[in-house]
Amino acid sequence: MDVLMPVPLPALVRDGLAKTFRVRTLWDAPDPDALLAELAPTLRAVATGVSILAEDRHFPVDAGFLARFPKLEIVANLGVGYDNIDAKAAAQNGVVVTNTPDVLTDETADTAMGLLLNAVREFPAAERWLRAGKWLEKPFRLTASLRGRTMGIVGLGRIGKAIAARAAPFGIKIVYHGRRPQPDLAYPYFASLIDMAKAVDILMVVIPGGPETRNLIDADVLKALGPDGILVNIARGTVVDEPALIHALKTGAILGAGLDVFAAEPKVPAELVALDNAVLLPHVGSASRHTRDLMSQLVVDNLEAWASSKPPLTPVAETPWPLPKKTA
Ligand code: 8YV
Repeated sequence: MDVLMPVPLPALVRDGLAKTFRVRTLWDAPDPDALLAELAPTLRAVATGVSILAEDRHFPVDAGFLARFPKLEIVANLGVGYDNIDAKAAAQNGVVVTNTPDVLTDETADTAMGLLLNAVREFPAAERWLRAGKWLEKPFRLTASLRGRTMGIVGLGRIGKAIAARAAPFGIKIVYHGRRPQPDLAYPYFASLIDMAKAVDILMVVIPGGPETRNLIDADVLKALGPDGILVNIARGTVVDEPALIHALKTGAILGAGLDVFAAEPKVPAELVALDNAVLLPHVGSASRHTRDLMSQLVVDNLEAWASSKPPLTPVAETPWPLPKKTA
């Protein structure tokens, strides 16, 4: 059976799938359009992920794509976020979408804490200071501190909770904002994002990307966060209004930012790169060998389970298993 791989995925995924499937890679196909045309009438499975290629090579699995593949049954995504896939359209087409939750929770929460510490204490700038030989002239400047801070988590899901569990021993107070309160949790809930931003001095963004959260963190939210505020984003670049963030960092409307994700990855605005109060990482939240191997194996396991008529292991909320049978 064929599985289409539109974007490059780790060798573990390719080699793992090759035991059961014929892996058809699109990005290096001599004639990608011809490959899609060949597969369109019969293709049942896709393995994809957030592309590591340049923006013009991103491959959204959208309604148009789904309409082109009438026999499609499963799209397995490498990554917990699946804003590269229109999961609602998939549900309407009887296509199950799987992602890679849980296995990356701890790694991503570690990254969030690393970004927070680096942004507040300016460790990257301090390191640049040392490497440039400036320590010989004078000590590095005193920085802000984590002491006495309150963190507002935007999206208290699995990763948000793992961040909260790490932040608590640092003495950081935790509050959260999301679509609804979680009554089993002791953390105070804010129904209004602006009200929460006013009440905290760390805003931790862990909410899924996609049209519903586009530019959720805008100029007003950043203003509410205030001049001592630190923004950390490990979710998706699209959740933050990037020009508004650059303006807030430049004018001191907020103190600093720690960013693992950007609006048009892998392109990062030169203005952001030039700012000393922004700590910037190239989307490495889950990017340890250990965790990426677990994620890769989960993609393979989802597709293999489905291929042997078992339930996929980690279907996303929009496409719970079993899906209604396709009529066409
Ligand atoms: C990416 C991520 O999936 O899981 C997510 O949502 O953002 C990352 O782990 C990673 O870039 C793999 O392509």
